[in-house]
Amino acid sequence: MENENRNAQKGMQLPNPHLAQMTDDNLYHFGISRTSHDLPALFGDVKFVCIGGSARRMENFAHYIGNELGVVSENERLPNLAGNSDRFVLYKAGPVLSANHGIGVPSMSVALHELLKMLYYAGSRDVTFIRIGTCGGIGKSFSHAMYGTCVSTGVPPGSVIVSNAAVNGKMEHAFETVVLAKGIHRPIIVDQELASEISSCSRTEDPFKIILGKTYCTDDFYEGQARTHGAVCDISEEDELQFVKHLNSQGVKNIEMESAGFFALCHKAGVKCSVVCVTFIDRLSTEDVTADADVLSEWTQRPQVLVARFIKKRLVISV
Ligand code: R2B
Repeated sequence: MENENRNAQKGMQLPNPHLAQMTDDNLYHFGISRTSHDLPALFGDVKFVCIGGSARRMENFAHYIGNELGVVSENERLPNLAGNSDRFVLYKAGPVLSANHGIGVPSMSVALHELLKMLYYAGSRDVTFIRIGTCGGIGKSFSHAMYGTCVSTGVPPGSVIVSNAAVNGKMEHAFETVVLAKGIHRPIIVDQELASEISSCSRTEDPFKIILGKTYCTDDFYEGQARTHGAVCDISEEDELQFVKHLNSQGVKNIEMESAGFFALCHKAGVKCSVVCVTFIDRLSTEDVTADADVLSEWTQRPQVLVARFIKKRLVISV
């Protein structure tokens, strides 16, 4: 059964027949097991799982969304529910879980497998997963003979991109992984309705752009994203520029390292999901993140603000 709506009406069902035979399950990287914790009591009411790379950012998000929903008071500190492990953090604010996933698909997919099972054992229903992340953007005006005189796609740093498509490092709409030493491909399916609903939570007074666009997902921050300042490099600056321009010509608005695996695994598991990221740089201008810490911190809150509006809208809380 590969239908995204499979989990909408009944408790979450996962496409793994082995789980039904297991009397315990150690969600090792969160330090939580099926028998050590009362998962239905702890997580049965969860409706949204928000994940992002950094532990501190996701701790901050938990407090922010908790304040917005009125379930966490201003000075309250939420406990890290994954305190038995130092791999990931996990916070709960009302019906929202907030966890970090580290950098890249391998780390993210470990977190996602365990979060999916946590909610499956908890009997949670109709859960939406959202990755709230950071990324590089592509989209300044530029002129180049190969691509016409002037192309303008306007993605200034600090823009929020809601992915309406994602491609892997080879620019394919498939996530490639290895099982039993063989490469398998899983489709990258993006829920267009959900992406539109989230992006429509923009407001005219927002001091930043919210853009629906295609995301390029890579396995590396340096060579994988055509940067020339990694520890090793076999490409020229001209190769880098041409490649970034090529991505731009293919409609790519941002570059990050998790979306392909996230969309593919959520689709396979039958849960709805979306990816909402803020751009830290314009790759047509630079490859280095140079904005100062205060600016980056303000930009980091932008996808959180958008996602919080979406969650409040879904929960029918006045926004
Ligand atoms: C964006 O930022 C991280 C790399 O710095 C990575 O997790 C990503 O996708």
